[in-house]
Amino acid sequence: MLTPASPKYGSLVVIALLAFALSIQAVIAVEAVKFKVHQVGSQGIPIYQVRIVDMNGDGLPDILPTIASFEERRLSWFENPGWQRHVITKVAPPVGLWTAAQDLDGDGIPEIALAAGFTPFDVEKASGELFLLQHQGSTSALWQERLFDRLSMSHRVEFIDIDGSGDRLLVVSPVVGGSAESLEVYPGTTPLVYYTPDGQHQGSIKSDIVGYVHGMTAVDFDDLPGDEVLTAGLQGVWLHKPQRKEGSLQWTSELLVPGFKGPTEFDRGASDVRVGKLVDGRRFLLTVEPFHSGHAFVYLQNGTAWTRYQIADDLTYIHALAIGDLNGDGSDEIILGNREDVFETYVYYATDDTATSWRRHLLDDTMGGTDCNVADLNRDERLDIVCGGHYSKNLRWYENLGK
Ligand SMILES: [Ca+2]
Ligand SMILES: [Ca+2]
Ligand SMILES: [Ca+2]
Ligand SMILES: [Ca+2]
Repeated sequence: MLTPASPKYGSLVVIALLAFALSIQAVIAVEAVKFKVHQVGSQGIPIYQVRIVDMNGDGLPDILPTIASFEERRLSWFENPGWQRHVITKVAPPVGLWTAAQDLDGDGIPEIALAAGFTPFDVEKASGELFLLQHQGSTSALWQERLFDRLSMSHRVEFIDIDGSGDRLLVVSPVVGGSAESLEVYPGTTPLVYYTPDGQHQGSIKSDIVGYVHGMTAVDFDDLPGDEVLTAGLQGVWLHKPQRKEGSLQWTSELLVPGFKGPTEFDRGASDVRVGKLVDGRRFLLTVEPFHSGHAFVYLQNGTAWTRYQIADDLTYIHALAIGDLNGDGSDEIILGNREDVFETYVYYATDDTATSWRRHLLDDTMGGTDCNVADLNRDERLDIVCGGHYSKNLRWYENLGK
């Protein structure tokens, strides 16, 4: 029998203390960053997207949110640092859903592409207006808006740079095809198309994607200069690569991961995707699987294969997902927002260098993060977070105060 005085017991105590010390060290290694919450604009506006972009060329990143509302037909931006609101267009169709921003003419002010006319509960009436917006001398007065196409259920737009030379395209991704009766149960094909930056239709990137495509992100994914496009949907995560060959543009598409495999043919795939990096040079995919679910996964690259680790299983409706090195250690952290049911937004830290398990810290329990992004808003060299909530109806930035 062991007694407190026995040497064997003593060695067990030493081992226990050592294990405790190591676990403390592990906790310290992933010590969370502290954030100060700042409201932007007034509470009560249903925010769908938060684009962070310098709208007036003063070097400070501003916030360009979209408002998912049938009543609110304006598009505004909020000026850093006082967050004054500037209305730049009063688009005719309801629900200006998603923007892309890129300075195309080199005057220091971005041109804006806007996908509008989104009616998810009535696909037949989804007008899918696509606009280009350009300032007319003052970035705080109304901008000129030009309708360049209609593509039903247009949901995501992104500018990409094909080869790093500034040769750009605008990619448009509807969430389903125009014949769909619902988003979740749709067996038809969904278009993925591209335009010149001034809105001339160029062609299809992939014409046989089956089912919903909920997420699209533009990212330099390979070792060559220029951007690729990742889409997330019923079939999983696709990588789409553009390449100019003898004057014409060709696209190749590769399925990276199939995502969730549920019991039914529609209980499949990935709702959205982002790409992160670790300090040792490995990349990872962050996904939410399947459509509008509460489950998030990290995929670590293993040669040409991807190994999947679940990092969140107790949320209900993850919509915001973002990535950035918040604590400056060279590895990216993850931000996830639960849009509905419970309004919660979290930051996840890898618990060790393997990045196979992640620990979460609450960022805001009144933010139903529908979209979040990171940027250094106050230029103190710490990445800050911006989140908007569709149902929590708020727009906030979270000032990174360090550890
Ligand atoms: Ca600015
Ligand atoms: Ca411009
Ligand atoms: Ca980090
Ligand atoms: Ca900062």
